[in-house]
Amino acid sequence: MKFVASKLFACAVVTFCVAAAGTAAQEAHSHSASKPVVAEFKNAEGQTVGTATLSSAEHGVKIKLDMKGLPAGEHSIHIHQVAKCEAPDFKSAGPHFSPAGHMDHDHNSAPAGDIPDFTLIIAADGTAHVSVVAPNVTLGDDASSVFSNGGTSIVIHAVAVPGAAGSPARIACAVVKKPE
Ligand SMILES: [Cu+2]
Repeated sequence: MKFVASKLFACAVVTFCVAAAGTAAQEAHSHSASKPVVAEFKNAEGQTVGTATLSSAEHGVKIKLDMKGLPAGEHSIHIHQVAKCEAPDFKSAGPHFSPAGHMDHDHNSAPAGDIPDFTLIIAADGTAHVSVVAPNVTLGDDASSVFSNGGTSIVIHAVAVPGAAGSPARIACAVVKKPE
């Protein structure tokens, strides 16, 4: 009798665990299937100069850029640490987004906010319509999320300087915050 009782108990525990795992899986799924988030770019004069539409990609976050009224040519673009875009210099956006602990694992890795091998090219009419994937960030609840610590910002620089840590002038900035 004692054997049967313990086996029944084991069955009950297994059933409970399976049910709990199922619930957790569902929650994780609903987080990853988030809706696109739109961030609005402002220039130094406070005018709207385009939007970034962020959505989950298989590896990272897809950023769809629809720009207007920007100077023609090549511009660096990064995700910066602080969700604050104060004109005219946008220094409020802080350095490139680098989640706490990220650099401890790999000192050679670039900040998560970098978008490798990408330069924003603005056409002669001041517009650009292009999509790019930022591979080292997420739209989730983890430390690499663009929503972590109250959000981040996307900054467009005056010129394209590969590898420069945000030193060229900042000409446009968009706050990225988790939708309510
Ligand atoms: Cu930058």
